[in-house]
Amino acid sequence: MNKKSIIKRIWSVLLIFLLVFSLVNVSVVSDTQAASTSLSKHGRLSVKGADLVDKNGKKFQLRGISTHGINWDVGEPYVNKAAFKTLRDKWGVNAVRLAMYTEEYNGYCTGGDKAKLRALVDNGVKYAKELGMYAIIDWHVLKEGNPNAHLNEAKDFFTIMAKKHKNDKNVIYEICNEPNGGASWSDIKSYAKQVIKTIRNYDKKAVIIVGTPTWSQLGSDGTSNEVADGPITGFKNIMYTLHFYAGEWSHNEYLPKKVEYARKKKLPIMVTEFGLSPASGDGDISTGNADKWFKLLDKYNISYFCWSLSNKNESASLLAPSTSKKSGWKNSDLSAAGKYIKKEYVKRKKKAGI
Ligand code: IDC
Repeated sequence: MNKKSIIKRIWSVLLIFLLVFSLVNVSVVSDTQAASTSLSKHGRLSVKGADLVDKNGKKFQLRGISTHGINWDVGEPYVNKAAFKTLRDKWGVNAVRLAMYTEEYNGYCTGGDKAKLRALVDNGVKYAKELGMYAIIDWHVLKEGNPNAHLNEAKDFFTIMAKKHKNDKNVIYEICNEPNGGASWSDIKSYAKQVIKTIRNYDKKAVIIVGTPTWSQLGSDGTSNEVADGPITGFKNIMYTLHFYAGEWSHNEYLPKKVEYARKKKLPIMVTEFGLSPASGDGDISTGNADKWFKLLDKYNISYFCWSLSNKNESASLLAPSTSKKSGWKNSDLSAAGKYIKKEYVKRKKKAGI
């Protein structure tokens, strides 16, 4: 072998080495995406005026998906890392909501396996963190109406969670999904102040979201705005919940005006749950109304989480009832709602950059 061909050989070995090295590197990065996830770029979130902002104080919007109840057989299986990764990589999702019912279907306070449910929440937070996504821990008050019904259990639960997750920058606490029935804003406020204090004993910074009267509609009837008129004082990084279902006439009629009012009053709100269906979770979906809602939410950078990641046979479900896949869904595995949401989220991710 002459000198020239030895040099050639060395060069080709070097090139192969470089190629292999960069391929290995790319695959490592694409799994953890350490340099380019929402979490690595935006870090710890906080509340500035009416806005959710990132670590640099810039407005930031979460494009989220909510699980069905993690205590339900139609919710639990989707708390897995591959599912969240599919949502992140194929749907443009940057946050998940872990909905844990307090009462229905072996809820946390009605016979559910507490340790198992907490482990599911912890795992959900961990998967999200590893994937650079945000995660809401949702104390899913519904059937009981008044969150004070389980005040002590809520305090115990959030004490454990706040101790455990105080250094997890991706965690957001949602302390009462949807107060309803007779729960007034002053009942909810009294509950919220105690639970917020409990969380703040350990976690001084994470965003905490407070549910609002009448299934989180910011007031006790169609036109009342008790929350914007009398928010909780004395704490930082607090936001308030607004929920809507695009297939529900009254939600489309009354709630957009409440969003405008809340913005005028500088009330920080987050849509921790919305659906395309009527409020029952089933029936005709309305993508036309959802289009209008997205315009409004985007105008104010309001974060949103769609209900729900499930194949339960109801129209709010994002997966088709026929699919048993727990991740890696193709378009044919999605419901009509799922196809619409995926398309809209991907579009918005492209616009937002990440
Ligand atoms: C619904 C589920 C449904 C379940 C029911 C239990 O979709 O499968 O049987 O809860 O009560 C909400 C609630 C959310 C509801 C959802 C749709 O936060 O728990 O889920 N919804 O009804 N508020 C408005 C609508």
